[in-house]
Amino acid sequence: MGELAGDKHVKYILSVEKKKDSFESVVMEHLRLNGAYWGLTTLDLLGKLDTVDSDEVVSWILQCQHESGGFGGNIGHDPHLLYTLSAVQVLALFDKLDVLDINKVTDYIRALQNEDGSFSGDIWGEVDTRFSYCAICCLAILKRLDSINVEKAVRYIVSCKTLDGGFGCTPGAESHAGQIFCCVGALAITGSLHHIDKDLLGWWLCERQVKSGGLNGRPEKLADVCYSWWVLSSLIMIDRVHWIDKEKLIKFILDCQDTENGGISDRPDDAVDIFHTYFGVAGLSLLEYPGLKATDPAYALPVDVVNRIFFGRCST
Ligand code: GRG
Ligand code: ZN
Repeated sequence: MGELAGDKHVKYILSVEKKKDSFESVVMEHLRLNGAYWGLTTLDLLGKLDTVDSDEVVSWILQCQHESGGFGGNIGHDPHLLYTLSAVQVLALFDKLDVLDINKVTDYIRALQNEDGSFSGDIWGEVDTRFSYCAICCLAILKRLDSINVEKAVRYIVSCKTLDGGFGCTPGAESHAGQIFCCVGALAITGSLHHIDKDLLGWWLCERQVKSGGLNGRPEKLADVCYSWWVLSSLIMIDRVHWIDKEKLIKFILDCQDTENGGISDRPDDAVDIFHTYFGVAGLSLLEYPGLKATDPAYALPVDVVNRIFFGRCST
């Protein structure tokens, strides 16, 4: 089996889209705030976050903040919970949460909670359990979970549970591994995992492993490296990760690397991108691949970053 081409992936991340070594310029033009989160978290897991100028990134992130307190995907873009979470996660990576006006960000998120406990992603109102996760993860990092109605938020997520033990994007929607990550993550963060039938959900999740060793997101679908994150993190949170073949999954992820130019693709021989590079490396980290920092499956951040947030600086 091949090995993780860590140095190549670092080079790839720093030079995405043919740009030079300025990560920030790449992010501004093409990848926006989610891209910054994927790229920078990957660098941190590889132990290379110090190759980036943190002041530049932090100043760019602050420029993405809208007067409502939420963050847009880039300077001048409309705010959305998806980007607000990425902004908070990246600031956490750099230990720069103190640059935030926490009340303002909290007010933005709180205003997006609906009467039934669900969250809209932005002022336009689309409701999805992805946004429940974004709101809950963000507020937990900011230590402001008490500013929303957590009980109702949990009740809404539980109402999106399916007969197969998984979760969908809204009540009645089918199970999808991405939504399952969001719901299990939000329930883990709020201490509500007792709402899950772990054996039933664990069974559905481990059935996602196909012959190649990779994981798919729903029955009959193709395996894809990003499900190494969505499925695996969920299995870890419900304590059923031993139900899949870890070695075969490691091989599948390593087979999706571009060992010449760096980067990881969704499946072997496809073109690489920064999203799958992150989920490949984060998946390997969850599988305890040597040389990588450990990742927290609920917060989707390196464990040392999560420890620093909740237990202070000396705990790493
Ligand atoms: C901090 C990791 C992190 C996430 C933030 C945005 C978000 C919260 C979660 C997204 C969860 C989700 C719905 C992921 C699925 C993404 C994906 C690969 C969708 C593709 O779905 P289909 O149906 O593809 O197009 P398949 O694989 O089913 O063929
Ligand atoms: Zn994918």
